[in-house]
Amino acid sequence: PKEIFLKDYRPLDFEIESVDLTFELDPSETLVTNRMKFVRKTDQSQLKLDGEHLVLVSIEKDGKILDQEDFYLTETDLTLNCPEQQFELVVKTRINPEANTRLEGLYRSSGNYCTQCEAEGFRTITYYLDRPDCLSYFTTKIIGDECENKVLLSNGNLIEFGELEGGKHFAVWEDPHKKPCYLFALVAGNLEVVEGHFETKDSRRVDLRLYVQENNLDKCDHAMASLKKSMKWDEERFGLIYDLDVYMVVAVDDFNMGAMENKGLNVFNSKFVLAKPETATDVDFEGIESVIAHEYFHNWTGNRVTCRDWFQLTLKEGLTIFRDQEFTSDMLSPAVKRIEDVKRLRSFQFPEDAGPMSHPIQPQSYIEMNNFYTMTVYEKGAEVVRLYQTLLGRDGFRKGMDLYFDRFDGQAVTVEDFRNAMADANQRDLSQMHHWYIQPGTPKVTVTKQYDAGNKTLSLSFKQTLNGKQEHLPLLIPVVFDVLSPSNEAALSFSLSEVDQSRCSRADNGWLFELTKHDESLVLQGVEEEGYLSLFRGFSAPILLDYACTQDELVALASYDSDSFVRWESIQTLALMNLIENVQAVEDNREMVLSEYYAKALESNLADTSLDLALKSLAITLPDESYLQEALSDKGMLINTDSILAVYGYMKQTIAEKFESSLLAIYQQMQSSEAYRYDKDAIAHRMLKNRCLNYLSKLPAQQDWMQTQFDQQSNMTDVFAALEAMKPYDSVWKKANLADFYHKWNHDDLVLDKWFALQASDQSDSALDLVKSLVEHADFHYTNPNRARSVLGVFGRMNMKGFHHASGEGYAFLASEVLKLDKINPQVAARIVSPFTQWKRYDVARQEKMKSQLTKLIESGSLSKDVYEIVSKSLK
Ligand code: BAL
Ligand code: ZN
Repeated sequence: PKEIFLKDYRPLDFEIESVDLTFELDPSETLVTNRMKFVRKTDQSQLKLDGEHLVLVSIEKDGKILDQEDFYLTETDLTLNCPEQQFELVVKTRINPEANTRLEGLYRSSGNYCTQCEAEGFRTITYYLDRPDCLSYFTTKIIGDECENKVLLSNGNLIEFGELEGGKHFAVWEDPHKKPCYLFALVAGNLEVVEGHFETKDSRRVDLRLYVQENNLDKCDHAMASLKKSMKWDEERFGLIYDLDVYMVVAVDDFNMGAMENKGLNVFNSKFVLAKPETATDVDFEGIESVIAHEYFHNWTGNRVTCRDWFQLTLKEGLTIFRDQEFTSDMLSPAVKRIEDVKRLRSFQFPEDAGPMSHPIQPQSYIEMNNFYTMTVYEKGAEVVRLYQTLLGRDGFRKGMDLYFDRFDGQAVTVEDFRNAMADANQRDLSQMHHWYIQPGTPKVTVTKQYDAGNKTLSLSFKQTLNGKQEHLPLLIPVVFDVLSPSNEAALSFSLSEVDQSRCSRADNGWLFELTKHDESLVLQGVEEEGYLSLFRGFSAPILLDYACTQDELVALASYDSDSFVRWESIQTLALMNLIENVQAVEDNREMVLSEYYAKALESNLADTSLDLALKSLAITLPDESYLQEALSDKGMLINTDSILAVYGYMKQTIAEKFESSLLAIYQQMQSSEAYRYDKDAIAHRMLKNRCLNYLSKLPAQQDWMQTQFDQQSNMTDVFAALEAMKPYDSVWKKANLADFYHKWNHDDLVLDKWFALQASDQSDSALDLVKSLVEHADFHYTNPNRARSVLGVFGRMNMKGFHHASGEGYAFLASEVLKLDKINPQVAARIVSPFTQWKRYDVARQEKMKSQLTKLIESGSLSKDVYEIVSKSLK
């Protein structure tokens, strides 16, 4: 397959002024008529249109039907000579939505038609210049059978509709905003609508419509409320107002991504729309609120200002993730949101950046663009956007955003354009920020301190490395820090020389030092005692911190640092040190221990009655397994998953035993008989309660709580937490509960996905057999991405016991499933294969077994380019 490079970008030779589409819908033979008005912009007269999986019916230029010899057709494009300055092409294609299991372009889901065009799905609908810098005005006529397609939707405003002969009807939609074709959408079918409205800051009424299947009408309240909150928030925080009279969201069951921001007509994976307390957990509710917000925010960051090419994807995705993070932070708890985002980044993005698919947030090349909708482009991209806000302050960031929209509204631009807007609006030189965009890998910052009691100076030295070396272009790293007194918990005062004042200034949550070189130091003067360093407050940069902190210092920070992130981070560091010690103990055949320092930090957090409940829950949670794996790899240790499982088993058990009475007391205090509410306090109560339940479930004397909580059936958060706690047990009662759950919910696909996922992540001794039985289950369908992900995705990512089974059977199973899935839906298969990319991290025996499955995949000779790219890069 061909690799595409950023350096090869060339502006368009032709522009398309307007696109007039007509769809004559038919499940297996939809006819698409595409009338395009072209203007030639350069001397180049050869026009090459993208098109795949199409049957070309006819092409007409300026009213004349073209013959075979007038154009050149391949499997991926159609080329014709167009010396005219302006001309009109009418291209007719036939497509088969029903047979489209790739779920790109136009396809059917639960009997309805829907589209997914990002990144390159439009070319499977019609021949077109399928690239994001080709902006055009779209008008779309949809003709369909009236009984089967009550609703006919596309982007923009409905300008005409009516009856036709033969039981058909039609609708015409006109989008007044120029857009790239990746934002095109069409939906048709028998859907019901939930309506609401929003009054904009400039007093316009916007109709809000959620389209769902009839049986889901009772699950839309939360999504509607989330949409209204998002619209209001964007007006208040960024002054951004919605620009059409109608905003539509359609929930579909079969969807490759979470959702899609098509102009005025978002298409959503139903997982991110439908919820009621009986069916959805707090995590689901939060996911809906943030994805609804994310897609809405794209209307400005993505749609009004879009990307010049797909290498700029982080321009819209990093920025929009940052915006949705800020929104959730304002809706719920800023401290909790920040910690959860950092956990996600470390557990998923850091390993990606340390593996064979590592790429900068602005990738320099790709084989299949769909493989670059990654944690790096999205989440690290958002961290890089956050750096601007940390450096410029909220007001400075807002000024930059305002200038960005003033300059680029209606255009397709680059990450440099965004940076220049930030720089110019704040009269700052931010050119060094470019280095974050073009270099892969997670930077490491090593900090050392030296206190001179005689001179009362505290010298801090900073060293940045990337991928273990100092050969990189140095990054601009904002270090937010403070120095705390060991004696009274307060921040110590100090002064700075005049030179240092230009590099270090007061910030909202401490001091902001701008590290710009490979090695740099800072001298704090007039420091009365050797303080404790509170570093990278709020996780002020996406780096790995290397700071030889004493365990006493960590216990102190874990108990009272006023920065919630550093407080949590300190206890995590103590836990991580303890976990690593125990991994070494298992491998050396020594006894494992619960470190006294970690125990002390746990104790003070458990006892702290003033601590936010959600933060308390996060404080007493062990670091994720993937974070431990990351830390072991960073130390150059190979991973033996059996040791990791033994260590987590021991740690959870020991913590539960040592803190049984506090855990039980908290668990009981957190009980509530109130009806489910989705708000910060109620979520925090459930979160802490269920964390305690998880520990208590390890103790024979406390195991009944799981069953009691399951039997109460209060809400899905609590029911699912009880089932999660039962996961390690190979018991009759666990099976009976799972069977009950299945019988109660097998009519609800989203709940059934949970049932599948729970078993795919089973940690009992029968984990491997269980997952094999799941793909044989009558409710398992390879064609449904949510179902495939909830079994195969969960198994590869979250089932250490089954996937990494020493026999290698878990690897063989997943690889053979990837091959099956790849024939059906390459995009989803490429996600499912990704756990194999980490093969070099494991012990030699596992490495060989994982590698041999990757080799078998390549040797199959029939991989899609999606899976091929990931497997071939992994084997390099
Ligand atoms: N643009 C693809 C889906 C999303 O990031 O919103
Ligand atoms: Zn997005």
